[in-house]
Amino acid sequence: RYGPRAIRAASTVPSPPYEHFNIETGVDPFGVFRTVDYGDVNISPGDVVESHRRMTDKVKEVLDIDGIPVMLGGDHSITFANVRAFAKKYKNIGMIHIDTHADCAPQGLCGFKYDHGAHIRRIMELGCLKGKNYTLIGPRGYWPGPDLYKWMADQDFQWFTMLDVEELGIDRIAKEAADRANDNVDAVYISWDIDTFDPAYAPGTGEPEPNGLTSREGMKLMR
Ligand SMILES: [Mn+2]
Repeated sequence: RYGPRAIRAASTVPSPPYEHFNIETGVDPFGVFRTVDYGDVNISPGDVVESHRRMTDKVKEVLDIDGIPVMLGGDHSITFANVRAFAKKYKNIGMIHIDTHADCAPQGLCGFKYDHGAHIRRIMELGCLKGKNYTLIGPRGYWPGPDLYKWMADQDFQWFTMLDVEELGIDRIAKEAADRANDNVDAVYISWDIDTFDPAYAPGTGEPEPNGLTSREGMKLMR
């Protein structure tokens, strides 16, 4: 509920003597983009389906004026609502999903069709995402089980576990994920679960799991 408020408090736009210019990239993002805080979605507490509908409408408003929407905060089930807005504008969507969990269970973790463990399955049902354009980066731990990884393989999904991150390096994985996501699509959607980071860096998550990404790997991956 208070996630957006906390994110705003932690990400205040620098004011003098600090610069907007980023030292590592040499870029002033506020000089390159016209940036707007478009406010919170008015969710309906206790009604996930209605809340998702309102999210889809709000994201669609940004897409309608050719903006690039960046959605922050909320349960990971919001990805279904957001991608549904993209699917109203774009026919084929590529996806890079950075997460400890594959989130493709037919009925989520707890038997609810729209919970945070089911959004990839719901997106596949929209018909806007082909398996060859999907990559998952960062899975580890104990959920989901082999039956769902078998389903993912059957869809032509690609995934890189944290062991792969260690062995192949984040650069090579980022390139392959970007190549797959951009192969013959109209738009690319990036979905990032905070639990991909090691709990040592980001403990504020419902599903902390050791052996995650370092902050440095995460920054590199996003760039
Ligand atoms: Mn997760």
